[in-house]
This record gives sequence, structure tokens and C-alpha cells, in this order.
Amino acid sequence: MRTQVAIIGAGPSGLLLSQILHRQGIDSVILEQRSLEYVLGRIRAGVLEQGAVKMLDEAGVGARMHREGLIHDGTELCFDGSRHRIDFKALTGETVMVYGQTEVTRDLVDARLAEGGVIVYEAEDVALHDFDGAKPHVTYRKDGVTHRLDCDFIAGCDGYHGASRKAAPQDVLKTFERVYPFGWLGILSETPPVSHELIYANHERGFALCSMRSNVLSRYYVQCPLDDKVDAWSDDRFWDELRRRVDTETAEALITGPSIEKSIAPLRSFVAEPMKFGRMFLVGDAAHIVPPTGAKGLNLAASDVYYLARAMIDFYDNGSEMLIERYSEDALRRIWKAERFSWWMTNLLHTFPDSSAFDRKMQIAELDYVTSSKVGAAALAENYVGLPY
Ligand code: FAS
Ligand code: PHB
Repeated sequence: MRTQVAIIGAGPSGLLLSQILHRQGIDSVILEQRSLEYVLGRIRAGVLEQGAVKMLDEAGVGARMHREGLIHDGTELCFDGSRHRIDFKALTGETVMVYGQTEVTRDLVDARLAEGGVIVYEAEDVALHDFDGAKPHVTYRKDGVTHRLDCDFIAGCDGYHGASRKAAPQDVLKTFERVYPFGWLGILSETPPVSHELIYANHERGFALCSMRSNVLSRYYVQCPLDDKVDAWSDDRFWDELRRRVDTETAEALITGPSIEKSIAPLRSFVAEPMKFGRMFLVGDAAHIVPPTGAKGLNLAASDVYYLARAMIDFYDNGSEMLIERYSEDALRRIWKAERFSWWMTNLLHTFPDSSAFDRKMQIAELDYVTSSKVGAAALAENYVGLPY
């Protein structure tokens, strides 16, 4: 089998890249190790920057997002027992879209399949070959049969644990990492959100976040120890802890209900450089991870796809390799600024086991500054709504 672009991974990166290339007449095949049901069952991101919204519109998959998504003009920071609003729209003229990654993935899969896209689910033992040579190709096993997929390019969209970064020459690859000493315990509940915007709470007991997927589906998180277990958290324990970490008004307004999903996610900052190895490119979580505090993970995947799709289209339309050669540099410039913002938000809002009383005072002073200074609030707002591509 042959295609122009072999894409490994049918998460948001792989699907969005395939859909955008298809609309420019460039064919691709996506190889996904899991089943579609498994991929759709993962509860992940919730907030889209305008850049990602534009990418989904350009990919022709924005209709349901605009129908069902929620436009948010701002967010609230809760500390010292009160909430303080950051007005994105007034400070930047921009807003964000609240629309779950599960729905983004579903919309992209529907579009790819409706437009004849080839997605091989449950593809096992995907391996990358000769991406530095004349015959880049990928092999994989499906239903016990080994297949070879010849291609011009390989896009490694296979996430943090994927095969692509592992296939890169390890003497060339440089990685940068910060692992945080806590995780996020998240639940999904079929209850109305406690507020019409997100609330990020800094409390001495730990961070909490009040988010949502729709007006009838809420998403909440509390910071928990890295070695914590989901089984140790009954729904009642979760709701009690969430109430203790937010302001009184929010705690009293909270409508609780049974959790329909409950999971713990670790937090890390991670970047792999470079993101191009011959004819193989790393995209999205395969190249970088951010702590979800800044809501950047899915949005960085979208900007990587923007840079790579632009480069591939230029190559096929004009025979130019300039943007192909610049992909890693262009993508990393935006990635590092999002890494900084996500690291900053995580340090601002979480309790750290080794924090001193002085460190805590610095956190509260920084929160007081960004919520009382127009310039400070604007700096947070422009990063949250998304820096330009
Ligand atoms: P993905 O990991 O989504 O997709 C990679 C795909 O490749 C997967 O389907 C995987 O099965 C497949 N794959 C892996 N190895 C393979 C192989 N060898 N062969 C074939 N296929 C392979 N971001 C936010 O903005 N906000 C959040 O709140 C948030 N919460 C998150 C919670 C968790 C638990 C995790 C893990 C991530 C979270 N993220 C969040 C980040 C997340 O949304 C990612 O940024 C986003 O999924 C990136 O998309 P992809 O790059 O496509 O990677
Ligand atoms: C979510 O709704 O899952 C979400 C929203 C914003 C974040 C992190 C997670 O910063």
C-alpha cells in the first residue's frame, strides 16, 4: 500500500492533519493502535483557543462545535475566599470555546470516514522505517497480517507513549522535563455547572477547577497526591473536598450528582527537540506535554498541525522544502511559550509539598497582582486565549 503521508495516531493531531491535507488533495492513511470506542472513551481537554477553532472550521468540522460549544469571555481565579474575574474579551478582544476533546475527535472521525479517509484501528506493532532515507515506510500488523505502507512523509501523532519519538535517533533527540509532585483527580457528572465560566481555585488544601462540557455536564478537578488512588475517593469525599477549596458562594451553589467518570492524571512539562527527523515529524503530545492548568495541550496539537500541514501543502503544490525544513523551529517557538504559561499557571495555583510560608505569600501576592492590575490580567488573558500562530 502507498500513500503520501503516513499518520501514526488517530487522536486530535492525527485526525486534524489528515482532514486538512485531504481538503488540499493530499492523501494520508492513519494507523491507530486502539479501537475507536477506546479513543472516544478518553476524557481529556475541554477548552479551545480561537486558533484551534479556526483550524476546525478550515477542516470543515466546526458546525456542531458552533452549535453545541460554549463561548467563554473570561474565567475566574478563586483565592483567599473570593473569586476574581479575568475578562478575556475586554483585555484581548478574544474568547475561548468550551467544547470537549471527545466531541472534537468524534467530529473529525465522522468527517474523515464520510470523505473516504483511511483509518486503520487496532493496528498493532506500528514501526517506522527509513525516514532518513529514500524509502520512508511504516509496517504494522492487523488481524495477524503484517502490512507495509510506503509514503513520502511520516507524521508521528501518537502521543507521549507512542512509537514515533522512540524511533527518532536518540543521539540527536534532546528532551526537557519537569514532573510535578501531584496529580489531578477529575470527575464528570451529569449536573449543571456551578458557574457559567471556569473557576481556577488556589487553596492551602490544594488546587481545584470547576469546568464543564455543556450546560448539563460538569467537569471538576481537585489536586491530589501523586500516589493517590481513584478508589480512595467516593463521590461524597470528592464533593466535600471541592467545596472546601472554593469560596463559600460557589460551595453553596454546587449541585452534586453521581460521577460518570473518575480518573487521576499526572502532571508534567515535557518537550522533545527537534520535531523533524528526515521525513518524519513529531506532532502534538508525541513532542510535548503541558500540565493541563493552562488548557494548552490540545491547542498546541492544533498549532503543530497548522505548521506541518502548511509545510506539506507548500511541498506538494510548489515543490518547496523551505517550510518543511522550518517546521521544528516554527512549532517550537510557540510550544515553549505555551510551556512557560502552563508551568507558570501550575506554580501559581497548586500547593507544593516543599513550599515555605514565604512561597505561599508569593503565590497570593502574584494572584493579587494579576487580578488587580490591568497589565497583569492582560498578560494572563493573552496567553490563555492563545498566542498567535
Ligand atoms: P493523543 O495522545 O490524544 O493521541 C495519540 C493517539 O496515538 C492515541 O489515540 C493513541 O492510542 C495512539 N497511539 C499511541 N501509540 C501508538 C502506536 N504505537 N501506534 C499507533 N497508534 C498509537 N489538554 C488540555 O488542553 N486540557 C486538559 O484538561 C487535558 N487533560 C488531559 C488528561 C489526560 C489524562 C491526558 C493524557 C491528556 C490531557 N490533555 C489535556 C492533553 C491532551 O488533550 C492532549 O494534548 C491531546 O490529546 C493531544 O492530542 P494528540 O497529540 O493527538 O495525542
Ligand atoms: C477541562 O474542562 O477538562 C479543563 C479545562 C481547563 C483546564 C483543564 C481542564 O485548564
